[in-house]
Amino acid sequence: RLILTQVGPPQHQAKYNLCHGDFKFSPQSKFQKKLYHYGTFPVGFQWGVSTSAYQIEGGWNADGKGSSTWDTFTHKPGMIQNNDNGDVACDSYNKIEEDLYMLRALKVKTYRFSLSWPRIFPNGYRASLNKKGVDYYNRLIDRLIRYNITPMVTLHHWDLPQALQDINGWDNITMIDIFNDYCDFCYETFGDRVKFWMTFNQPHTIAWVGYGLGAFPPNIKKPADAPYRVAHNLLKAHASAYHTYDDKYRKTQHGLVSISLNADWVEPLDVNIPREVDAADRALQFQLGWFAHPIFKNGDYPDAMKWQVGNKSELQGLSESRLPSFTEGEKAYIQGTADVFCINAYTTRRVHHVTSRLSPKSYEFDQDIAIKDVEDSQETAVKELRTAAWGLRRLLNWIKEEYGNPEIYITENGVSTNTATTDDDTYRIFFLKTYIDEALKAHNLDGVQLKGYTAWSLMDAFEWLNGYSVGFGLHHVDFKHPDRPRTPKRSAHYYYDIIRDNGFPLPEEEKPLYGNFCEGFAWSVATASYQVNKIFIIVCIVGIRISAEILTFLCSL
Ligand code: GBH
Repeated sequence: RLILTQVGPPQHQAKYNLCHGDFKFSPQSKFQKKLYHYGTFPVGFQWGVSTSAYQIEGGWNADGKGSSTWDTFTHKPGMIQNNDNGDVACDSYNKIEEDLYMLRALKVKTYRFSLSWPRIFPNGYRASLNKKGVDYYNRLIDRLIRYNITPMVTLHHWDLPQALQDINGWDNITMIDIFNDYCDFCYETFGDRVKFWMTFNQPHTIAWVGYGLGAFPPNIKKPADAPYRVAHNLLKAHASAYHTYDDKYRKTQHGLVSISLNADWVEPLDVNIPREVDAADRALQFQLGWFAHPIFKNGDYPDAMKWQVGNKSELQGLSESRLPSFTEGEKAYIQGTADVFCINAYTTRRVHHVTSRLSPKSYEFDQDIAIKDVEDSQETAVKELRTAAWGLRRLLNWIKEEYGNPEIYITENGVSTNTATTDDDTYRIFFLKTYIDEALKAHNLDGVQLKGYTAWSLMDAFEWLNGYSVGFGLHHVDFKHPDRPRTPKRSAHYYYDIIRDNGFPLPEEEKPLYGNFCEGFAWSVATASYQVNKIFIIVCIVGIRISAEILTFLCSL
């Protein structure tokens, strides 16, 4: 009973109910979900757009850049739709001015992009420093500053130097120091101008899709334990990069450091059954809590994870839990290592409780949940990313309740359309209008401290396994044309309006109107003889007689 005694069963916490189902949003939540909320964000709200290095830069081997795991992966035939790859992508490596033109036209306040680690350190280590790669980011950052656009920089968005994968990538604990040294270099080199850092984009995706499902590089399918080990290393790597900023740079550079976590909102099968609410909560703990609980709460994994994985491991006859544990020192080191909460949100699903099989061992089955589509959501060009705007408000509320009302930035939120859709993307307009409105409700009605919204994405780009078949862009990119021309879609114009208005102020024609008509305005009543019945005529005659008498009386005075 080694493992089970490590932790008691997670307590059902009533506060969770607040955000799930109809509790918080009652009594007419189904109706409220549909209500449109007019209002604006406070002055200074950080509107932006987002991209990532591998998805837009191209120049995959230009000027001494090293290979990344994504270069290796996409160069193998049969891996990506149409055998697309990021060799040229949007050619942003050669198109800083074109990208800037779009950013300036949108009038965004922030631009979130990522640094390609192998462009800076081709083999992952400082000794391999590639000056031309550094020059590229210096040029980009300088141009942004010049136009008053705040750079929000992700240090690592999945394109790991291949040389580091060759030593086992994130499954090797020496990566903690190697990553820290890379971050140290970036703070030192760009930190005079970059004041907003995110260490990782979606560590959940790295750990689970990379090392569990094996769908993304390094394509390792070890769902039983590799994701847990990798996440453990990623958390330590994040914490050490945070402390390096604290120790060496914060005092002079005055920036902030965080990490972009992804979460799909889940709605329980039935909000009246506690077991189902628990199952939904567990799903959130396994996805978001896996990283957010250690960083934003107590330096340790959520109880639900410790209990589930410990329990299953024991039943599977293992002598210790497949979920590694932190020492007290490590917990203290990880706790509190983010200055703000950065969240990437796309979709909403429905979850229900199941008792999963014990074999094969997997992070997936450890959760005892089944996931399906939620009604009241819409299909998109990417099947697993259905849209349901109302889920965003609930997710933001859950984060507020669970992590003690942190300052939140939405660092990714967007929708795909088929790339055959060039400019007429009404669906994306609907998406922005409804999702941002739910974010506004969370801010204005629920007291969520939302500080910024970053739309994914500035332009169509290499969409990982989907290649160039779908696009999330506010701008269309013609990937068949050697110049990769960029064209604003209608949604770019619409997003510009939202930024200009700082949200959705009540339109003039909807505002209540008080005032007077002009002098001499002709007030009257109308009747038609046919519609005037007898009683009405009698009333009128009596009325006229009375008024006539009053009039006569008044005149006689
Ligand atoms: C974002 O992740 C990424 O951060 C961004 O780079 C990307 O462009 C955007 O999605 C749109 O795709 O098919 O089983 O391998 C959002 C969360 C996690 C959703 C990984 C897709 C792939 C699962 N994503 N997931 S699988």
